[in-house]
Amino acid sequence: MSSKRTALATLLGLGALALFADPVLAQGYDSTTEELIRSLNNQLLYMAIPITVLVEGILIYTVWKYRNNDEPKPTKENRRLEISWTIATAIVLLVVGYASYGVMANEYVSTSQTEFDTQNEDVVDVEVVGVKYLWEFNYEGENVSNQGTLVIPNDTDVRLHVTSEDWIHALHVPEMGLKQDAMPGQTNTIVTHPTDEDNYTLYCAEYCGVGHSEMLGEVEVVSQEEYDEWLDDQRNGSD
Ligand SMILES: [Cu+2]
Repeated sequence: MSSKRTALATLLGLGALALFADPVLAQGYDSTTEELIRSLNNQLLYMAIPITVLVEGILIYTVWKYRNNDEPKPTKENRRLEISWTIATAIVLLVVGYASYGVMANEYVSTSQTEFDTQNEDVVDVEVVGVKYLWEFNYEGENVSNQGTLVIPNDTDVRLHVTSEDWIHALHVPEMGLKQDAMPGQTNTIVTHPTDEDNYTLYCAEYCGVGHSEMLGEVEVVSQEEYDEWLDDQRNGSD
């Protein structure tokens, strides 16, 4: 293959890449966190597939073309080819870095704000406590505590302040794209915004002893009205 053709193929590959890199917003996500993570995963996959096909294609073609070559000659230096693939790699890495940074710096993926703010009515603050072998949920400012089931309103920012009473655990709700370490004496916050009224399983994702596999909980995403009713019921029940 001449260096001109190589350069052309590289350009075509990059063109295809730019097309695929355009964010495709699919529907049916359970939270903004899940949407961000899964969209990035898909974008990276759309970029990786053409590159894989290109590289493997060249490899297979070369093996096939030179299969009867009994006197291989050393490769000659080809500066243009080397510059092309260095630039192409740099562009790919920049696109991947840019797309990843946009997701990883998003407040729904890596939270910087860890303060409880029970004055803010647009945010639900819940303290999540891992205990051998169950999950406790304390609704800040609501005087409500619950075990096993985390009830949260749909279409509202929810801040989970994750900690542990005794041991290292980890909160994990894979369907909502949520994962956070639960450490004794430390609070790690994760923010999300549920977008679908449904029930999800909450797992402990850090091996914590004989009861680890049973350390399950449930996340119930309900409408705002149902959530308010539930809070009232909990308060009246605990009186
Ligand atoms: Cu655990």
